[in-house]
Amino acid sequence: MPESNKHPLTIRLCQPRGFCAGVDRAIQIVVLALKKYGAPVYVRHEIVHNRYVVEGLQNLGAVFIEEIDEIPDEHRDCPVVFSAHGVPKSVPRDAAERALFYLDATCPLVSKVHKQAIRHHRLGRHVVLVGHAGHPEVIGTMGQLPDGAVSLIETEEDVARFAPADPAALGFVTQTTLSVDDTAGIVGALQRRFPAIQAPAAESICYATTNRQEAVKETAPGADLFLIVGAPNSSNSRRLVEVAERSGAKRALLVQRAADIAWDEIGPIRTLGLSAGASAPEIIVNEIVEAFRDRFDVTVELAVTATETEDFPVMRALRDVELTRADMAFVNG
Ligand code: 10E
Ligand code: SF4
Repeated sequence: MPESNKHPLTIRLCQPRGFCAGVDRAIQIVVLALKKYGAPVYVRHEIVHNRYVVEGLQNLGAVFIEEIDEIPDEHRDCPVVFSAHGVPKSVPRDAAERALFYLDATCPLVSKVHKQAIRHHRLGRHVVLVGHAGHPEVIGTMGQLPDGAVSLIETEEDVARFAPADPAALGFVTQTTLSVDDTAGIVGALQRRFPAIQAPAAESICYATTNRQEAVKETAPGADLFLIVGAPNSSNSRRLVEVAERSGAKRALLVQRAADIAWDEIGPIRTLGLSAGASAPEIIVNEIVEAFRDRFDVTVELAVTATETEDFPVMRALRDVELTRADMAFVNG
């Protein structure tokens, strides 16, 4: 189709979007470990919830496992990296018992939530964790404390059913990637039912989650379609789809790659919202914009709602290895 025959399409591109400082650090840790120690580098769980990132690291020599007992004895000297989502205390303990060499890529903001949960426990409080059952971050946070010390709350209905032994001795923390609005509702319900419940010293939902949800909220009203780049197992990406739907986008979808877009089902659109979850690489955002340019006469409007300057350094053991732009090109383009 000649350029002039294409229908006009405005893409509202959210900023901030995509990689947060914790994801960037975790990927760097795997890349640097491969450079320093050579392949294989084992990674416990997807380093971040994105297949493209995982496959890119596999191509460099990373081997993904779910549990550290999958590491064969003859590879005990190879490094094993723990994913950005955090691990229960039993994981580094087991690794130390087997004399494995581990590098913990848990995001510092997840570690901060762990510390807050431990603090509540030390002060004699039963810990209420607001989060999604089965998510690795939730498993990691619950695993900071002995069995029975933490109760998981997923919904306001759970709050109504919750019957703690001592309602006067409670403290809460949350998963870092929750819906800001839903969590405010759940925490409000907890505070109404248990007025003595103690909040964490610092907000558990992280800056990246908050900023990405805010950007989508601002951009969604009137959008004919909103696409969030991200994986189905990415909690923060799925929350962005919900935010887009609730904030006035006519439709919102999660997409992993441009090839996943069902073009014949898109219908007539004039305004597209576009953002990416914290684990989704910019190279895929670019791929999707280009796929729309092939079919529409595209104007990109950048919707800037916040400026992020967070940058989390890697651990000391890897700081002597140089990280070049080329090393991260597989995700940043
Ligand atoms: O499923 P999540 O959103 O928790 O993880 P992700 O890998 O998609 O994004 C990074 C977020 C982390 C590591 C949790 N704080
Ligand atoms: Fe850290 Fe937040 Fe990114 Fe999770 S989403 S890795 S808590 S910065």
